[in-house]
Amino acid sequence: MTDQPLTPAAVDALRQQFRASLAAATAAPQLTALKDEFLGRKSGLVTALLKGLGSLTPDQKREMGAQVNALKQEVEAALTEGLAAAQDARPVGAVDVTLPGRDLPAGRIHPLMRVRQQVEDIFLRMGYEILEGPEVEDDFHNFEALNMPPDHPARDMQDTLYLGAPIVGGIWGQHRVPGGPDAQVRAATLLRTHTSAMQIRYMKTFTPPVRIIVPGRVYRRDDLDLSHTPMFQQFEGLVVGEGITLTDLKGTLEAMMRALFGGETKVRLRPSFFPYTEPSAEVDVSCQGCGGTGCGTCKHTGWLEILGSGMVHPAVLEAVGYDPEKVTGFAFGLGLERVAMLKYGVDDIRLFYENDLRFLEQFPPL
Ligand code: 2NL
Repeated sequence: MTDQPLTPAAVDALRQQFRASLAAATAAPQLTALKDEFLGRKSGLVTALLKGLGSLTPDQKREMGAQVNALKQEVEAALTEGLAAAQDARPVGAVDVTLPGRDLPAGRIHPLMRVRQQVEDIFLRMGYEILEGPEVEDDFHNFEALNMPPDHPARDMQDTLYLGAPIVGGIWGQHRVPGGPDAQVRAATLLRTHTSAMQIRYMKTFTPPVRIIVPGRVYRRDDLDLSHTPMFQQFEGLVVGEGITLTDLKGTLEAMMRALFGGETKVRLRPSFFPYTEPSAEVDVSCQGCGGTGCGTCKHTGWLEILGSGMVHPAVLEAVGYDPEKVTGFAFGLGLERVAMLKYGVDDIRLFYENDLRFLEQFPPL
């Protein structure tokens, strides 16, 4: 076509050729192919005619340009109409298997569950059992068995979310249960403030040796800020048996932190206090940001506080019917949010609970 002189006859021949091809084309794919054949940007037949206009005299150009454009418009209109008709003729519900597939958005595991699975895997490999427990607890399992008697400050309504029965001395004082003030306290139901409550249930049911991990939601009366939410996820561990020592605690914590943060991670214990452990220790890991040399993240100390721990208090062992002369144990508790914040460099705990896809999509799919 391109080699023929650009004459009215050549335009007419191409028109006839197009009309014949159009008459033979019925389905959308054939029409699309025609569009390519006649109007394609690089080697379309009509396109070639348009390109040929360049070598004509101005008079010829005016004359032939009008003719070629008329043909172009006819081809365009006929193909647009034909494609629309082919679309309408498609049976309802028919699938055009030539269309590309639609991308489905990939789901991903929540960063807190990712950390929880990692910690669970570490302890499963070390032979621990993993169990959960009720989020609504009673006073005995959440407080009393953990060496926090009825007047202990941790039971303050400032800190604990109570659901049911009244608290001695509170504004609910007129609600009384038989058996005096202590009985009244013990009748309370509450949202557990730590998963230790379930560990008490386990020890009441089974004899040593004990090797358990209890992950789950816990509740505190806290206002929201960068590092507090009224519900967060705790992860507690408990080991009880003959001859368990503080060295076992430190080795276990070291293994956990190295599995979580990498083999170079160092661990140190600082003296602390919890009612249910004696001695008690706060545990630091070498800073993730600087590796221990000092930076903004660790306030130039080289260390980050990660969890609380200690040797199980003899009063706790007695409360569940164990003999503190025969067995000893260690326990620890950490917040999953805190671990995830350090691991992934998140500076606001509330992000974990806002379900903002812009945050969640930054974590790898499964
Ligand atoms: C923290 C500190 C801790 C425990 C939890 C525990 C449990 C039993 C007996 C003794 Cl049954 N102790 N748990 C011990 C020390 C610390 O948690 O700051 N958690 C977020």
